[in-house]
Amino acid sequence: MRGRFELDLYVILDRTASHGRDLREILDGVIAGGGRLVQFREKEWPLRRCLPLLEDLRRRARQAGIGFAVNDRLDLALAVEADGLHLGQDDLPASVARRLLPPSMFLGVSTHTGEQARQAEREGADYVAVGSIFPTATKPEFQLVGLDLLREVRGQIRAPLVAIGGITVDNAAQVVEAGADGVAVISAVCGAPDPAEATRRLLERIRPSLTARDRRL
Ligand code: TZP
Ligand code: MG
Repeated sequence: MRGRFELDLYVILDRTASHGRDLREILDGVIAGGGRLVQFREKEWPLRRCLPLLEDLRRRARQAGIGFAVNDRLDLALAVEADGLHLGQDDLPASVARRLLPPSMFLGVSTHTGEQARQAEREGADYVAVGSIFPTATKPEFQLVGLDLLREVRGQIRAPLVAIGGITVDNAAQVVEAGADGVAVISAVCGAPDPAEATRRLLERIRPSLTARDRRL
């Protein structure tokens, strides 16, 4: 464990969920609301189009002293000296990414079965994301795994667990009680009318249930 970033709320900055607002505005809201870990997720834009925005977001996150990860792209994560990289099951295998990343960068992996979660840990993931926990409009095709997979995996791996998919202020505490060390959200913050307020309210729900644990990246 690198120990620099607290894993409670993990806000994924996704342009398509942000109702036309600039991701800089969303990030500023997350920071104002007390968020301490974010991820840049862009599924459509080519690399060259992402880079100026990504550099700007990275600069703002660094200034605020919060953790900053990049989704999917190891090259982009390295290019902006991100704190971490997040990979899915169709991306570079975790074992390959781990070898290419500097030891100071954390690696997270999305998983949808117990076997994938165990493999991610074996291959060097610093946290394992499990989802989709609840139905979500952000990724409707995503496999719904429910709280059951979270409970199952909790007993099998030591790496911190991040729950993702359909998590809102109303169900966030339930997810932590089922074993998540952190909660990742897209629409609950990027789609909220006031991202700062949404961040604050999510943290209010998540933190009290996490007090007994200390999971850092
Ligand atoms: N992985 C599993 S579900 C999901 C991802 C990226 C989408 C999460 O988005 P939301 O809006 O927080 O449900
Ligand atoms: Mg991916």
